[in-house]
Amino acid sequence: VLDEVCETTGVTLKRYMNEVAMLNPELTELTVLFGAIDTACKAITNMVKRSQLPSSETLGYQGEVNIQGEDQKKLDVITNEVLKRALRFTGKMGVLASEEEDVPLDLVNTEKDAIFADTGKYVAVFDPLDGSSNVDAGIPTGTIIGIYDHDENCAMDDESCEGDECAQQELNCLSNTLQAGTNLVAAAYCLYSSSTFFVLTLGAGTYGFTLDENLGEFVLSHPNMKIPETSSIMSFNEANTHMWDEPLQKVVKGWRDGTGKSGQQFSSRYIGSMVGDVHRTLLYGGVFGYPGDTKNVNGKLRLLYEGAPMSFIMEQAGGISTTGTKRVMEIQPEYVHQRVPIIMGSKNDIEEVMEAYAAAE
Ligand code: AHM
Ligand code: MG
Repeated sequence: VLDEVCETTGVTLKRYMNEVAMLNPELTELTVLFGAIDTACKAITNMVKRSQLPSSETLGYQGEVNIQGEDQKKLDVITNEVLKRALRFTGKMGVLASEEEDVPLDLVNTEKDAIFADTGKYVAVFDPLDGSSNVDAGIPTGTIIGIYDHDENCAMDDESCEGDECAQQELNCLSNTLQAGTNLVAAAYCLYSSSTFFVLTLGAGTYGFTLDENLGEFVLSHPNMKIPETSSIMSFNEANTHMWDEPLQKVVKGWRDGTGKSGQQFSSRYIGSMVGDVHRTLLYGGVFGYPGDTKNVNGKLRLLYEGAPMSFIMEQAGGISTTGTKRVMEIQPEYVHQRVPIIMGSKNDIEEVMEAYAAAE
C-alpha cells in the first residue's frame, strides 16, 4: 500500500504528461497541448470563481446568440477565447471546433497561423463552459475537450488551386473535425466545483487530478478511476420521462420501484450540469443520461464536444455509453453541432437499458 501511495503522491499533471511522453515518444506533442489546456483550465477556474463579483467584467450576457439559438453569456465568450488562444498558440493545432463557434476554425490555412503550417497536428473539439447558465446560482460547470489526429493531407499546400478546388480543400480540412469518437486520441474534462477537478484519458485508463491552489498545480488524486459495475443512482431530467422511448421508461420505472434487474430501489441525483453529473457517476456509480424524447428526438447533448469525449472517459473507466441502441463512440458525426441521445454509466445498469431497447426491436 505504501508503495502505491508513494508512486502517485505529488504527481502533477505536468509530470504525468512528461512521464507519458518519455514512455511513448509518439505522444510528445500531446504534452504541449495538455500544457495549454492545464493553463486554460486554471484561468477559467478563476473567472468562474470571480464572475459574480459586482466589479466582474464577466457578469451577465454578451447580447449575442450562438448558432444554436442560445444566449451567449460573457463567460461563454471569454472562456472560449481563453481556450482557443491557449490551444492555437501551441502551434500544434490543425482545426478547432467549439460549441461557441458557428463553424470550425481552420488554423493551418490562415495567414496568421502560416508560421505554424508545418506543425498542425491535432484537431481539438470543445465546450469551453458547459452548463454556464448555472454559474449565477453557484452550481458546478465544466470544460469538455476532445483531441483527434489531424489529417495532414488536408493542408492547402497546393497553392495553384483555383475556385472550387480551393473551396474543396478547405472543406476537407474542416471535415477533419467530423471524426467518430473511436478516433479520439485524448479526452478531458475540467469540473469547476467544490474543488477544480481535471479528468483525462489518453486511451489507457481514466486519471483524475485535483487543483492544489497553493501550488497552482493539478495533482493526481484519482489514479486509474473505475466506475462501480452496478449502482442505485439515476441522473436524468425526469420531467421529460413521459416523452422518452418506451424501453427507457420501463427500465426507469423498475429502478424507481425496485423491480428492475438488480432489485435495487434507485435514488435520483441530477445537477443539470453534465460534467458534474458525469463526475459523480464515475465516482459513485450510476446512470447519467439525456435521452431522446418526442420533442427532441436526439436529446440535447452535442455528439462532438460533449457526447464523444465524455463517452471515451466513461468507457476508459469501465463504464458504457450508448444511445440505447448504438455505442456513442462509433457514431460518425455529420455536422459539428449534431445532437445525440446519451445514456452512460455503470456496466450492469446500462446493459439493462440496452437489453430493453433490443427486446423492443
Ligand atoms: P449547454 O451546453 O447549453 O450548457 O447545455 C448542456 C447542459 C448539460 O450540462 C446538462 O446535462 C444539460 O444541459 C441539462 O439540460 P436540462 O436543463 O434540459 O436538464
Ligand atoms: Mg454544452
